[in-house]
Amino acid sequence: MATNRTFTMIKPDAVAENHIGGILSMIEQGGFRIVELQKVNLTPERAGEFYAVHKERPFYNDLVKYMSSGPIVAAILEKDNAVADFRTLIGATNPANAEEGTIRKKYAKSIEANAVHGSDSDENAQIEGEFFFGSQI
Ligand code: 3AN
Repeated sequence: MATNRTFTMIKPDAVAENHIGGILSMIEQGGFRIVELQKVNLTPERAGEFYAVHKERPFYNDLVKYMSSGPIVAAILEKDNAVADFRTLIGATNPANAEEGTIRKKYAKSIEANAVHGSDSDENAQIEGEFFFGSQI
C-alpha cells in the first residue's frame, strides 16, 4: 500500500471564513503536492458515513451536523511519509494543544470546528480518498 499519500478535508468553518487559500498554501509550503481537489457539500448521510467510526462517540451527531453545514474541500496529497508528516502539519485535534506553526493553531476555532481533517493511517487514507475520488491512493 502506498505510504506517500494522505487525504484531507478543509472543514465548513474554514471554508466559510475564506481560508481555503491560506490552508492550501500551508499545505504546499509544507512540501505536499495536491493530487486531487474537490469542493463539495456533504449531506448528513454522507457525513455520517464518513465518520461512521465515531458513531458511538457522544459528539457524533453534532459532528455530522457540523460537517454537513456547508461546503468542504476534499483533497489527496502526496509527499514522502505523507500521513505522519501531515498530522504534524495540522497539529493536535484540540487547537488549544496545537503547536505554533500548525494549521489548526492558525485556523481552528474549537475541538469540533478544527479547520482540517487528516487521515490517521495509510489504510484510512486509502478508504477516505476512495470515498471522494474513487481508487486514487
Ligand atoms: P482527528 O481529526 O485529529 O483525527 P478524531 O479522528 O479523533 O481527530 O476526531 C474526528 C473529528 O471529530 C475531529 N476532527 C473533530 O472535528 C471531532 N471531535 C473529536 N473529538 C471531539 C470532541 N471531544 N468533541 C467534539 N468534537 C470532537
